[in-house]
Amino acid sequence: MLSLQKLVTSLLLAGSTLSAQVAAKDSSHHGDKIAPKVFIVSMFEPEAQAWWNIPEFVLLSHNITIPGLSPLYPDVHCTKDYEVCQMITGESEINAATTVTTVAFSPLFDLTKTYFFVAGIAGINPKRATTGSATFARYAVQVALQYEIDIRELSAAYSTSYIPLGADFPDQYPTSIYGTEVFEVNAALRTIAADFARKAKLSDSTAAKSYRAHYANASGEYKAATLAPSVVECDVATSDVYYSGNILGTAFENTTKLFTNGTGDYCSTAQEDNATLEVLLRASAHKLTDFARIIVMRTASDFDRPYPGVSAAYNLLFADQGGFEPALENIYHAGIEVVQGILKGWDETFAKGVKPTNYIGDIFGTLGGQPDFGPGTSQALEESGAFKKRSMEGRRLRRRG
Ligand SMILES: *[C@@H]1O[C@H](CO)[C@@H](O)[C@H](O)[C@H]1NC(C)=O
Ligand SMILES: *[C@@H]1O[C@H](CO)[C@@H](O)[C@H](O)[C@H]1NC(C)=O
Ligand SMILES: *[C@@H]1O[C@H](CO)[C@@H](O)[C@H](O)[C@H]1NC(C)=O
Ligand SMILES: *[C@@H]1O[C@H](CO)[C@@H](O)[C@H](O)[C@H]1NC(C)=O
Ligand SMILES: *[C@H]1O[C@H](CO)[C@@H](O)[C@H](O)[C@H]1NC(C)=O
Repeated sequence: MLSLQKLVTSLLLAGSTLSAQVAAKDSSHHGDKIAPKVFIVSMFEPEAQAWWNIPEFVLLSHNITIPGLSPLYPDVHCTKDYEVCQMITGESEINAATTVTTVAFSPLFDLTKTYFFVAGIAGINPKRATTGSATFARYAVQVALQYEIDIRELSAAYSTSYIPLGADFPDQYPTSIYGTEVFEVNAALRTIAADFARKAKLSDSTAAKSYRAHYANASGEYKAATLAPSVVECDVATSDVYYSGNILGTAFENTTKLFTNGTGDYCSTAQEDNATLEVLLRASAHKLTDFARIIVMRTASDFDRPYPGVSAAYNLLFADQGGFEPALENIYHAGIEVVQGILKGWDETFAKGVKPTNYIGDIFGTLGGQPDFGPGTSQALEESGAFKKRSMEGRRLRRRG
């Protein structure tokens, strides 16, 4: 087999781009670049392994070392024909941003038609779904991008320790804008992907079944938690802090609603997606990737808050929720339907793309259009501090970094 890894290493040393040696004539090469149809984004080894040793394709056919990838996961993996590739970012926002940047701006790839498929596990809001479910997001919200004061130092006027940047109280829209608070992806593509995933038979476990049964106890509010795993369209929160419990769960539900002007529907919580999306936004702004070709799927491994009668600490630290294994298995069961759906429908639908009917992008309108959340493009830019000359009157500047 052609050793692409060796070739790439020598090309990098020579400061050259990928040569005609790997430039086969198939559709997964454009010119001399690798042009995968689907790029799977995994965050850590168990999520990555869900795609290995499967009958549909062999992702470990090519291991391509690229400087800038995680020291734990130094290779991008691709199938023999380069139609499907996988990167493993490492966990949390910094790792996700750095790895995706390395790939998105690498001269080895042509990613202009590539579908980025974020496929990881996540915490789940028992109001919206249960463990083992596969969720597909439209909004990704960086919920902890806020001030935080320990609740013990706050008065009774505060329901949570998080306060939006530039605001005085938790329920006020932030007035200091960083630009990564909210990302919105292609809702039409999300629906297609979720419909593909609905063909899957999802895994479950005995432990997950008995744990979720406890949620039946609560006034019907957690009915979704008690049902069998399913495919749900609802949004993902990103936070480096692995938060848990009723108060933070509710606080970040509120933050999601606030940041998305009421449209966002918080159901899953993970540590990377906004970072990944920020990179793809920057790459898309330079036409290196297409922001309309992103799917964010999170399968639910654990509840983000306890059932009534037990503590938050018990739910997070001590209970056997039983969702980890089925969540990993369902990355494959739900995810393979999405990947196969895109490959099979390539010529008819996916090569030309699925036109978004919703706004896609960030709070600044970087990719064009008017965001359906946030204060509007010019106000957001002003509140970002991007303009040197601006009136600071009536506006306190509290900012670090
Ligand atoms: C790629 O790396 C994996 C281990 O991460 C290994 O199992 C596989 O054999 C490698 N593939 C090639 C073509 O060397
Ligand atoms: C979330 O918002 C509701 C409605 O405004 C409010 O009653 C509740 O205290 C908030 N929860 C937290 C934890 O901030
Ligand atoms: C139901 O809730 C009550 C009060 O919140 C609690 O004492 C009880 O243990 C719960 N039962 C189950 C089966 O979780
Ligand atoms: C979102 O809500 C904020 C705060 O209420 C408001 O200033 C802004 O105009 C709203 N944006 C949109 C697009 O509705
Ligand atoms: C992540 O992006 C989503 C939209 O894609 C947005 O709703 C969410 O606020 C962002 N969260 C973080 C922590 O960046």
